[in-house]
Amino acid sequence: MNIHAPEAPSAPTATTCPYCGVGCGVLAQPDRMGGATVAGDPDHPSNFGRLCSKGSALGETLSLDGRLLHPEVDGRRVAWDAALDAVAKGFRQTLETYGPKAIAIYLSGQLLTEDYYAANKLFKGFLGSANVDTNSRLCMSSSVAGHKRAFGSDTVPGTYRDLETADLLVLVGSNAAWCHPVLYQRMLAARASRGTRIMVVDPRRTATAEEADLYLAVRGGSDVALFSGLLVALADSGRIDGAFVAANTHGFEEALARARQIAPNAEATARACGLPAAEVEAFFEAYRTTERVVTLYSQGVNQSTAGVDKVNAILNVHLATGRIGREGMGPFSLTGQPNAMGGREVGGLANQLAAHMGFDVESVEKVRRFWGAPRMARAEGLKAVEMFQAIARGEIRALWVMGTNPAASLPRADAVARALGRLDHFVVSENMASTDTLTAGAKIRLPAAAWGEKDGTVTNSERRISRQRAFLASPGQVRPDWWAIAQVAKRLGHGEAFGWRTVSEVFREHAALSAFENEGTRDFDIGALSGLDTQDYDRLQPIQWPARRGTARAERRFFAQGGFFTPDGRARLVAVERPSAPASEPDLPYRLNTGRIRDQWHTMTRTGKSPRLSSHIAEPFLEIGARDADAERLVDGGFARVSTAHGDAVLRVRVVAGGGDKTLFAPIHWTGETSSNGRVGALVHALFDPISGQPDAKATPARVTPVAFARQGFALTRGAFGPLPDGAWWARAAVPDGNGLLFALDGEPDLETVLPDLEPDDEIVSLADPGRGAFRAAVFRAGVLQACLFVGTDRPESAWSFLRGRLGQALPEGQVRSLLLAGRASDGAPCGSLVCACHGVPKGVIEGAIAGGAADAAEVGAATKAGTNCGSCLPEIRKMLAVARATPAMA
Ligand SMILES: Nc1nc2c(c(=O)[nH]1)N[C@H]1C(S)=C(S)[C@@H](COP(=O)(O)OP(=O)(O)OC[C@H]3O[C@@H](n4cnc5c(=O)[nH]c(N)nc54)[C@H](O)[C@@H]3O)O[C@H]1N2
Ligand SMILES: Nc1nc2c(c(=O)[nH]1)N[C@H]1C(S)=C(S)[C@@H](COP(=O)(O)OP(=O)(O)OC[C@H]3O[C@@H](n4cnc5c(=O)[nH]c(N)nc54)[C@H](O)[C@@H]3O)O[C@H]1N2
Ligand code: SF4
Ligand SMILES: [Mo]
Repeated sequence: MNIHAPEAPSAPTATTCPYCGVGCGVLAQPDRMGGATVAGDPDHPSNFGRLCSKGSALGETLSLDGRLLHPEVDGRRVAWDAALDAVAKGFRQTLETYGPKAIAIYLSGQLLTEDYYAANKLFKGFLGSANVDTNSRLCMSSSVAGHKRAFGSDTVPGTYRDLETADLLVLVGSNAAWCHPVLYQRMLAARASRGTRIMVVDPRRTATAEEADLYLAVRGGSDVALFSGLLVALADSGRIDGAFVAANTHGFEEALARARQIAPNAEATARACGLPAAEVEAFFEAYRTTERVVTLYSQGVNQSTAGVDKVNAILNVHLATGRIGREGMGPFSLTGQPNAMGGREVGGLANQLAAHMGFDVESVEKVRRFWGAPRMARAEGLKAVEMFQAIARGEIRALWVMGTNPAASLPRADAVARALGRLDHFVVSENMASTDTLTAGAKIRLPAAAWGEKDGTVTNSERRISRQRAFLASPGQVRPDWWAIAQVAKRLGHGEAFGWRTVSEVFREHAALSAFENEGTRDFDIGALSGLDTQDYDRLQPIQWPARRGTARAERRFFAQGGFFTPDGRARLVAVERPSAPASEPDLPYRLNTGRIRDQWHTMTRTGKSPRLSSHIAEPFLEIGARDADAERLVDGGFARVSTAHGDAVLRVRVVAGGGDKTLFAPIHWTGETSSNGRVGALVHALFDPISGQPDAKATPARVTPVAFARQGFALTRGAFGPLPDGAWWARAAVPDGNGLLFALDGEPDLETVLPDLEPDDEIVSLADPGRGAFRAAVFRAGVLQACLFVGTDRPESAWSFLRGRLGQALPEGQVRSLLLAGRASDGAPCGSLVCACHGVPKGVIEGAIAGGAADAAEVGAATKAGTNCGSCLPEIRKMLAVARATPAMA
């Protein structure tokens, strides 16, 4: 394994987790081997010491394997100077020949605020192009647009504390148990201590839904109807806060009238949502009788052609009842990425300018003066989907991609990859040396400093700014992204405006812009931080905005007394559109929903390195309900091809209870780097919300057919893998001390081809049973397991879960032989996928503890340690307990 140059051991560095928008504080302690151990920061107000499985495994993701460490131009390693010259030259030429509409930059909610600020300033202020968009378009833009329509600003009014002081938490289109795990643990703790009720609205029975007090399995896309029905129910039962509505809002009557058209009563709502009327009644009753309610929402709301209306249907309810900005109540948009909020603050979206200002004449002028900008963009640029369509048409000819993997994560990802190949000038700033986007033809590759190597700030879901701090030496030639931007700016003649020497100077400028001629007119104001010197910045403690200069920082929430950022200070209730029924497509009868799994992060460039995290779910899969699976002749553990109008994928089938609703679910994480046929983004249609431009990634029309392979198996090696026969299906999985490959195929894999690193002295123990299609071999070097290849007709789950952790170990001869002979672990070794990634507890051990009498999750924890660290697996443990209770052991 390649590691960072060891640093002298020192005190742990307080930094922030680079994954989800919860924004947990992390204490990183460099070890003596160039890596680091991580622990939750007990003093950080997001997590108070807790981390989820992904955060806990951060130390396993720091190796330099696969990293991009040197700048490259046209496939050749070059010095930074040469690479930056080439970047600048490409943009200058494109600008001169085609003008500012032909250039673009595509950013990421995983960049630090300072990176984002620099990129936005260069393009919008100095190159005259507003074609600055970000993967936040795919993530948060419907919430941004919904907030702006209702509040006049992109404001999240509440705080995490509200989740602990609410009496009712409603999660809409959010699988927080897996996607915001530490925050979800805080919600569960509140439920345990004060009896908070939790309700979940999601077409899919997720881990979050499993634990809800009320789970509404709504028909996909019907949220507007549900919240319209709710508004009507609240109005009809006298629960409207007339004083708040009269003093602080506009549009209530129109919004209510529209809601009545959409969902006049509970029965109509139930029909529109495909729910039993009694459940809808119970849901309405909970809102009627509970003052302290927080409605949390995420991608089931945002990623929809009606995403903005879904957001406003939710905001309408909170505005109409005055349940906003007060303790324990309010709407709460859960942000996905660690710096989704920071990106919005700097104006990283094509329809924002900077510091929560838009493209109105006055704001453009204000920002121009502040920046001293020679070439301001004066109108909105293209939003992500349209930006890549313009690339496909050859209208945008120069593109810089920074911190995101659009060839995997945009809808119609295969078409996106093809479009990228057409660019004249294509620059990618990356941590990794190979991604689907780099492979799509990036001519200039800039090595970016990664988490642990870079410094800056991020803002979490509750508007809290935290520092990310470096604790590792910068490997190779990597540099922070803001630096690369500034260097290019200098080469384009703007050295003075981009003359920052440290990242803290960038931050100060950003903070000063937020306060510039603000005087309370804009929600985002961190003027109090514009005077930080470098030392203060280094020591900056997590702080929530607003942080206006010269005011006491008492106010933590927005809008309890109105004070909205519209011209008249009043919020708008929005008359939402009537949801349109999806057109039926006889050839494509299913709806493909896509999303996340507990232990992987997006395209797996970091989490994919962790053996712990790959032990939970190791392969790309397709989830389908039992009735639909029967109808399509799909079996659990088999394979299916899922096809849409845009592409297809072959995935391992997971049959779950229910079905008949013709829905499918597939995770987004596997790419061309990690799988043969698992690029799910290639299947997704490019429909988007007309206001926000956010694509609908949850409902692509699809069909599904079974796929059969003659053989399946896996390979493990401490070296590298060679190719499998043509047509093979495969997925890579990180394993301790080596590499893992799961596969299925019709031909026969050849030992020496798949495992090219064998040496003459290696001892190969093998077994071939051609009659049963089986071939199994274990390779020992100096007595320790070096590699193995397992091929048979069945799914080799037990052998995989046993052997995946054994590379580099000396195994007793007899154990290996019986394993090869039987094709499965037979010594009673605990098997099954890992449920608890922190303590490495497999399913079998937990089942054993339950069979042995453990009656609840605490007792399972006492017996096995499972679930006692981060708690991310508690929902699964509780589900196993419930299953065991429902099916008493046979006497
Ligand atoms: N483990 C893990 N955690 C992550 C991430 C990760 O990659 N891995 N990514 C982070 C990021 S960037 C994001 S944006 C968040 C996303 O966090 P979430 O939004 O919680 O995650 P998703 O799985 O995308 O989708 C949430 C749910 O929306 C449901 N849904 C689909 N259609 C509808 C609908 O019409 N109505 C309703 N009500 N629900 C619907 C889906 O069934 C799904 O369960 O997670 C963050 N956290
Ligand atoms: N079908 C479907 N598609 C989706 C979604 C869905 O639910 N369904 N969700 C959407 C959402 S919400 C999101 S947020 C996106 C996420 O999609 P992406 O942003 O494309 O996914 P990541 O894997 O996070 O890509 C981040 C890339 O940046 C690199 N990187 C990390 N840190 C840095 C850094 O500091 N500097 C630089 N230069 N590079 C860095 C990583 O190595 C990685 O290659 O996917 C979207 N696409
Ligand atoms: S909940 Fe997990 S992934 Fe999210 S910030 Fe905290 S530790 Fe990181
Ligand atoms: Mo996201």
